Amino acid sequence: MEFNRGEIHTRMVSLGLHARFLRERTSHIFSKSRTRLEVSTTSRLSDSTRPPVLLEESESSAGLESPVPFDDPAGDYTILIGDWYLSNHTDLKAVLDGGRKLPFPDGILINGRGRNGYYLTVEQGKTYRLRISNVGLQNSLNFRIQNHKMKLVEVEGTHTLQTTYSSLDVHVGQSYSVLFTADQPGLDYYIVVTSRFTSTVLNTTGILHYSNSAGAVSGPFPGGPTIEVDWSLNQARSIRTNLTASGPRPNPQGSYHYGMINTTRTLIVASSAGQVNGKQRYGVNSVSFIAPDTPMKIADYFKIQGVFKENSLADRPYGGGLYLDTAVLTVAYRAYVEIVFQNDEDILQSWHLDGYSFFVVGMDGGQWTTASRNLYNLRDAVARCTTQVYPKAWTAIYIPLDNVGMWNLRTEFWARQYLGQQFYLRVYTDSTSLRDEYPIPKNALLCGRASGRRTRPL
Ligand SMILES: [Cu+2]
Repeated sequence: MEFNRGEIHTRMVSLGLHARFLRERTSHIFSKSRTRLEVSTTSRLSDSTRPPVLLEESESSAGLESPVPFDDPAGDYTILIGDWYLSNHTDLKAVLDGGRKLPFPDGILINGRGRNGYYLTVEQGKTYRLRISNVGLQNSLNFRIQNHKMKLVEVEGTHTLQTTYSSLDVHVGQSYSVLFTADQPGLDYYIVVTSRFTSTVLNTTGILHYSNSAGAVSGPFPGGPTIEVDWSLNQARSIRTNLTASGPRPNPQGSYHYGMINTTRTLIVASSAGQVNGKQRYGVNSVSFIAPDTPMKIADYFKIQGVFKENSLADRPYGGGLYLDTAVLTVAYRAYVEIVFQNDEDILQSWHLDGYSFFVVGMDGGQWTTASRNLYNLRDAVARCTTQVYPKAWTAIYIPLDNVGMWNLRTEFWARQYLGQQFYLRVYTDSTSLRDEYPIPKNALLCGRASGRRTRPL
């Protein structure tokens, strides 16, 4: 339960749902059920006493969406791209358990297929939506379609300014929707995915096939950016919220004014790599996370002591050596928090926060200082759930902590999160009102030191 990733988010995005949307509508404890969601028929802000109603996922968005700011596409396709190893995942895990780093991946897949294995047929003149997610283990990927432009329309649940790109950088764990029109001569074209910021550039291709195609692809695929950081940073800064469109969910209160609210707390989060007891580990502000024997949300619910230590993580890096701990940072419910991801390492990082979407207010090279706030976009930054941090650079986010719970903040790099680059934000209130958090599900799995406890009678 503590180490879920990828799949459910992809599914939520492909359903037009989103963590933020779920937050407004669903049970806050254990809200990641894959088949059914507890959905209140009204906002929890306006109705705290009505019991949750069970709906199928597909129904849960019906009637609640804001208008979509583009015409219905002729087709809507999910494109899952990611780096790939020929080794079995159990072998990769054994490498990490043995205290070593992962090797370089063997290739890239598109929807599980190798070179030219993914095939998308389109009709000339029609417009299609692609929902692209990077589901790989570490590498940032550049996505492009030969001779076709892509219009960005959505990022992790936020409708964006509809900017046109010839290629798009997708970092691990991130999702984008683009529209493209089959406006080229009737032929086949390469769909191209290449690795970013790697000295050896991995690549793969799929096929965009026009139904009236007069010929197969041939020759080299079009090139794209490889190690250029500025290109990627400039593209990231160009991704803005479409302020006249709202999102695919009703506008959360105040989110248009995110830049005018004073933050109440600043956390500076710095990753590091090192050895602990002769084994490779990764950490945040000197703590390398180790999972407890009992799920932390369950421990918190039953007030079981000794599972985690409250406030066992420093607010900012202090230069100490890496050590192992079950790191939890308690933050007051409804606090408005600024988190700065400071990356002093020479690789790109990708960070994800469960339970929230956050405003990516700024990113730039070097060390963050309070003067860096002058660079923030306080007007139309995009709200999303996964952000990149460039090498030797920082990224700053704002989050209204209006979702009670125990939420994982982690690197999206599989090896790094497995070896400790993560912690939990405990968004806490002593209120027991259903207005603030729905009750524990009856069928919650009680394990570890919670074995034998009861959830609730009904
Ligand atoms: Cu999440």
